[in-house]
Amino acid sequence: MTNVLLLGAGFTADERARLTETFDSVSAAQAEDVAKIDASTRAGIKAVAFKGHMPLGAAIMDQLAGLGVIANFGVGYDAIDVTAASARGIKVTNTPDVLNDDVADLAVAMLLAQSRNMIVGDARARTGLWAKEGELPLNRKASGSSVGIVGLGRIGREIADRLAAFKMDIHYSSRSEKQTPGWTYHSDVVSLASAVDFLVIALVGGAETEKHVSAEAIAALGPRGVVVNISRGTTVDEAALLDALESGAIAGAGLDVFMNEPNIDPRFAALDNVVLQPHQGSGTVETRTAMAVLQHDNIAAFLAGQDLLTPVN
Ligand code: 8YV
Repeated sequence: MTNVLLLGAGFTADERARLTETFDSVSAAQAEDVAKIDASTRAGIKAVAFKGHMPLGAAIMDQLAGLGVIANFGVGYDAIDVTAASARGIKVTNTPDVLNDDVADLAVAMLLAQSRNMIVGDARARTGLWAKEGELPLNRKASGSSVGIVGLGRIGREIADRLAAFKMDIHYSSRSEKQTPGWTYHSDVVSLASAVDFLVIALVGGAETEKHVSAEAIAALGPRGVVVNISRGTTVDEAALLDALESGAIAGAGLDVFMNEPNIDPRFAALDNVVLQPHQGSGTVETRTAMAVLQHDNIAAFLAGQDLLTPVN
């Protein structure tokens, strides 16, 4: 009997095959497709394998009377209404840790690409502009500068460890001070931003971190400041960020996450002081495979009545 629903449009063929080869499953690309599944199949669904960032709330849960687990493909589960799930006795799982390295690597890559003007440099080498106009205008030393990590969770710590190897002075803000000898704790993000050159956002998403990096924090970063965001577009006041990038109130940004993905604000495309990535922080073959395995194994554990591997609620 069909007991697993693959929900989301973004599953790759391999990710889909891993699930469909083990489980008797049905698919819905969009939220509105759930209602199109016939009622008796819907009633048999015990697990949702979820991929993507569309809101998954009470309206979908209430169409699946037998649902017991939502297994998210990703560490961030801000798209899922966990309160609504818990109220219905539905478990939620995610895919923590397996993606920490890749997301931290991309944060460092964007920080270096922005400060060393690598996107503009690539175009100069590629288009013949180098022969016409000569060397790239001098850019900005990254090693030995100061960085502020907003949110020193598992990914934030991986970023800080990497940047410490770049001889950077490490500052951070988080809910509480951590055991981090030599690193400087700030209890608020404005104080953090005013102390550093680079501000790297590694917060969780969701309502509680919305616009945590505020217009005031962006202003405090100042004209040499660079924002790097690998968390969620919601964690920064994006309108204030765009204004600051356009006016030169800050120096630049490296961004993997945005509001309204994938239809990002066209103002970003007009800027030459930003490095933009299409939310690909965890997007390596190795890590996406590990995420797919973890999602699969959480569902298998649930259906077998065993403990979940990485429960959220
Ligand atoms: C996405 C992510 O899950 O793990 C997260 O929180 O944002 C990503 O890894 C991935 O892009 C699939 O949607």
